[in-house]
Amino acid sequence: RWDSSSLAGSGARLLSYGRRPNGQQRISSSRLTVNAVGDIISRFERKGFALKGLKLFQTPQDLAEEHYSELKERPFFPALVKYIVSGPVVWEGPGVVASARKLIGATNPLNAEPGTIRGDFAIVSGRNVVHGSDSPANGEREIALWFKEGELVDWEPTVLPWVLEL
Ligand code: IDP
Repeated sequence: RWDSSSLAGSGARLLSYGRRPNGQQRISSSRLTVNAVGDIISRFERKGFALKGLKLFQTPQDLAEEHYSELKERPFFPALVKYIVSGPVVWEGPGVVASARKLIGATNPLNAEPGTIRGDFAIVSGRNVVHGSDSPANGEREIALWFKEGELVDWEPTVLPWVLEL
Protein backbone atom coordinates (compact mmCIF):
# COMPACT_ATOMS: atom_id res chain seq x y z
CA ARG A 1 0.00 0.00 0.00
CA TRP A 2 1.33 3.45 -0.96
CA ASP A 3 1.58 6.07 1.74
CA SER A 4 0.74 9.65 0.87
CA SER A 5 4.30 10.80 0.25
CA SER A 6 5.12 7.97 -2.14
CA LEU A 7 1.88 8.60 -4.00
CA ALA A 8 2.69 12.29 -4.35
CA GLY A 9 6.07 11.30 -5.70
CA SER A 10 4.57 8.62 -7.78
CA GLY A 11 4.05 10.00 -11.46
CA ALA A 12 1.93 11.28 -14.32
CA ARG A 13 0.28 9.38 -17.06
CA LEU A 14 -0.99 11.08 -20.17
CA LEU A 15 -4.17 10.40 -22.06
CA SER A 16 -4.91 12.24 -25.27
CA TYR A 17 -8.05 13.96 -26.34
CA GLY A 18 -9.86 14.59 -29.56
CA ARG A 19 -9.90 17.39 -32.08
CA ARG A 20 -11.95 20.34 -30.86
CA PRO A 21 -14.23 22.47 -33.05
CA ASN A 22 -11.65 25.29 -33.16
CA GLY A 23 -8.94 22.93 -34.42
CA GLN A 24 -7.44 22.45 -30.98
CA GLN A 25 -6.95 19.08 -29.36
CA ARG A 26 -6.84 18.01 -25.76
CA ILE A 27 -4.84 15.38 -23.99
CA SER A 28 -4.96 14.19 -20.45
CA SER A 29 -2.26 12.79 -18.29
CA SER A 30 -2.51 10.38 -15.41
CA ARG A 31 -0.35 7.94 -13.43
CA LEU A 32 2.05 10.08 -11.48
CA THR A 33 5.38 8.29 -11.12
CA VAL A 34 8.90 9.21 -9.97
CA ASN A 35 9.45 12.37 -7.96
CA ALA A 36 8.79 14.56 -10.96
CA VAL A 37 5.11 15.41 -11.12
CA GLY A 38 5.82 19.16 -11.22
CA ASP A 39 8.58 18.73 -13.79
CA ILE A 40 6.36 16.67 -16.08
CA ILE A 41 3.48 19.15 -15.85
CA SER A 42 5.94 22.00 -16.38
CA ARG A 43 7.15 20.51 -19.69
CA PHE A 44 3.65 20.74 -21.15
CA GLU A 45 3.09 24.23 -19.72
CA ARG A 46 6.31 25.65 -21.12
CA LYS A 47 5.58 24.09 -24.51
CA GLY A 48 2.46 26.28 -24.55
CA PHE A 49 -0.39 23.82 -23.98
CA ALA A 50 -3.27 24.85 -21.72
CA LEU A 51 -3.97 22.92 -18.52
CA LYS A 52 -7.69 22.10 -18.56
CA GLY A 53 -8.06 19.42 -15.92
CA LEU A 54 -6.15 17.79 -13.09
CA LYS A 55 -7.21 15.26 -10.46
CA LEU A 56 -5.45 13.19 -7.87
CA PHE A 57 -7.21 10.05 -6.77
CA GLN A 58 -6.71 6.34 -6.30
CA THR A 59 -7.53 4.75 -9.65
CA PRO A 60 -10.20 2.03 -9.31
CA GLN A 61 -9.11 -1.25 -10.90
CA ASP A 62 -12.09 -1.31 -13.29
CA LEU A 63 -11.20 2.16 -14.61
CA ALA A 64 -7.59 1.08 -15.22
CA GLU A 65 -8.81 -2.09 -16.98
CA GLU A 66 -11.20 -0.10 -19.17
CA HIS A 67 -8.52 2.44 -20.02
CA TYR A 68 -6.19 -0.31 -21.29
CA SER A 69 -8.90 -2.67 -22.60
CA GLU A 70 -7.10 -2.94 -25.96
CA LEU A 71 -4.14 -4.55 -24.17
CA LYS A 72 -6.05 -7.05 -22.02
CA GLU A 73 -4.58 -10.09 -23.82
CA ARG A 74 -1.00 -8.93 -23.28
CA PRO A 75 1.09 -10.71 -20.60
CA PHE A 76 1.93 -7.45 -18.85
CA PHE A 77 -1.74 -6.36 -18.57
CA PRO A 78 -2.24 -7.23 -14.83
CA ALA A 79 0.98 -5.43 -13.89
CA LEU A 80 0.04 -2.43 -16.02
CA VAL A 81 -3.37 -2.13 -14.36
CA LYS A 82 -1.68 -2.13 -10.95
CA TYR A 83 0.83 0.48 -12.06
CA ILE A 84 -1.80 3.17 -12.80
CA VAL A 85 -2.27 4.55 -9.33
CA SER A 86 -3.01 8.23 -9.56
CA GLY A 87 -4.83 10.96 -11.44
CA PRO A 88 -5.16 12.38 -14.92
CA VAL A 89 -4.17 15.79 -16.29
CA VAL A 90 -5.73 17.35 -19.40
CA TRP A 91 -3.84 19.56 -21.85
CA GLU A 92 -5.26 21.40 -24.81
CA GLY A 93 -3.63 22.86 -27.89
CA PRO A 94 -3.18 22.35 -31.64
CA GLY A 95 -1.51 19.04 -32.42
CA VAL A 96 -1.22 18.18 -28.74
CA VAL A 97 -1.68 14.44 -29.38
CA ALA A 98 1.33 14.12 -31.69
CA SER A 99 3.31 16.71 -29.76
CA ALA A 100 2.74 14.86 -26.46
CA ARG A 101 4.03 11.64 -28.00
CA LYS A 102 7.27 13.46 -28.82
CA LEU A 103 7.55 15.07 -25.39
CA ILE A 104 6.90 11.69 -23.77
CA GLY A 105 9.26 9.58 -25.92
CA ALA A 106 9.24 5.92 -26.99
CA THR A 107 7.28 3.27 -25.05
CA ASN A 108 10.48 1.45 -24.10
CA PRO A 109 12.60 4.02 -22.22
CA LEU A 110 15.68 2.32 -23.64
CA ASN A 111 14.66 3.79 -27.00
CA ALA A 112 13.46 7.13 -25.62
CA GLU A 113 15.80 10.02 -26.38
CA PRO A 114 17.33 12.01 -23.51
CA GLY A 115 15.24 15.16 -23.13
CA THR A 116 11.97 13.26 -23.41
CA ILE A 117 10.04 12.38 -20.25
CA ARG A 118 10.68 8.66 -20.56
CA GLY A 119 14.24 9.31 -21.71
CA ASP A 120 14.88 11.36 -18.59
CA PHE A 121 12.82 9.57 -15.91
CA ALA A 122 12.42 5.89 -16.82
CA ILE A 123 14.40 2.70 -17.46
CA VAL A 124 11.86 -0.05 -18.27
CA SER A 125 8.57 -0.23 -20.23
CA GLY A 126 6.61 -1.42 -17.20
CA ARG A 127 7.54 1.79 -15.32
CA ASN A 128 7.58 4.31 -18.13
CA VAL A 129 6.02 7.14 -16.10
CA VAL A 130 3.45 8.64 -18.49
CA HIS A 131 0.79 7.66 -20.97
CA GLY A 132 -0.23 9.64 -24.03
CA SER A 133 -3.18 8.62 -26.18
CA ASP A 134 -2.26 7.50 -29.66
CA SER A 135 -5.02 9.36 -31.53
CA PRO A 136 -7.49 12.20 -30.96
CA ALA A 137 -10.37 9.69 -31.03
CA ASN A 138 -8.75 7.48 -28.42
CA GLY A 139 -7.99 10.54 -26.35
CA GLU A 140 -11.63 11.50 -26.39
CA ARG A 141 -12.57 8.02 -25.21
CA GLU A 142 -9.98 8.15 -22.43
CA ILE A 143 -10.88 11.61 -21.14
CA ALA A 144 -14.53 10.55 -20.95
CA LEU A 145 -13.40 7.66 -18.72
CA TRP A 146 -11.40 9.84 -16.36
CA PHE A 147 -13.46 13.05 -16.20
CA LYS A 148 -17.13 13.69 -15.62
CA GLU A 149 -19.17 16.40 -17.31
CA GLY A 150 -18.17 19.82 -15.98
CA GLU A 151 -14.85 18.70 -14.47
CA LEU A 152 -12.67 20.29 -17.14
CA VAL A 153 -12.00 23.99 -16.71
CA ASP A 154 -13.16 26.34 -19.47
CA TRP A 155 -10.43 29.00 -19.71
CA GLU A 156 -7.96 30.45 -22.21
CA PRO A 157 -4.39 31.38 -21.22
CA THR A 158 -3.81 35.15 -21.60
CA VAL A 159 -0.57 34.37 -23.45
CA LEU A 160 -2.52 32.54 -26.17
CA PRO A 161 -1.94 35.21 -28.88
CA TRP A 162 1.81 34.82 -28.24
CA VAL A 163 1.63 31.04 -28.54
CA LEU A 164 -0.82 30.68 -31.45
CA GLU A 165 -1.28 32.73 -34.62
CA LEU A 166 -4.87 33.67 -33.85
P1 IDP B 1 2.39 3.85 -25.14
O1 IDP B 1 2.10 4.10 -23.70
O2 IDP B 1 3.76 4.32 -25.55
O3 IDP B 1 1.31 4.36 -26.07
P2 IDP B 1 1.28 1.16 -25.49
O4 IDP B 1 1.74 0.17 -26.52
O5 IDP B 1 -0.05 1.80 -25.65
O6 IDP B 1 2.44 2.26 -25.34
O7 IDP B 1 1.33 0.40 -24.09
C1 IDP B 1 0.70 0.94 -22.96
C2 IDP B 1 1.61 0.79 -21.77
O8 IDP B 1 1.79 -0.60 -21.50
C3 IDP B 1 3.03 1.32 -21.95
O9 IDP B 1 3.13 2.73 -21.74
C4 IDP B 1 3.76 0.54 -20.89
O10 IDP B 1 3.57 1.13 -19.60
C5 IDP B 1 3.06 -0.80 -20.92
N1 IDP B 1 3.83 -1.74 -21.74
C6 IDP B 1 3.87 -1.80 -23.09
N2 IDP B 1 4.70 -2.79 -23.51
C7 IDP B 1 5.19 -3.36 -22.37
C8 IDP B 1 6.09 -4.47 -22.14
O11 IDP B 1 6.61 -5.12 -23.06
N3 IDP B 1 6.34 -4.75 -20.83
C9 IDP B 1 5.76 -4.07 -19.79
N4 IDP B 1 4.92 -3.05 -19.98
C10 IDP B 1 4.63 -2.69 -21.25
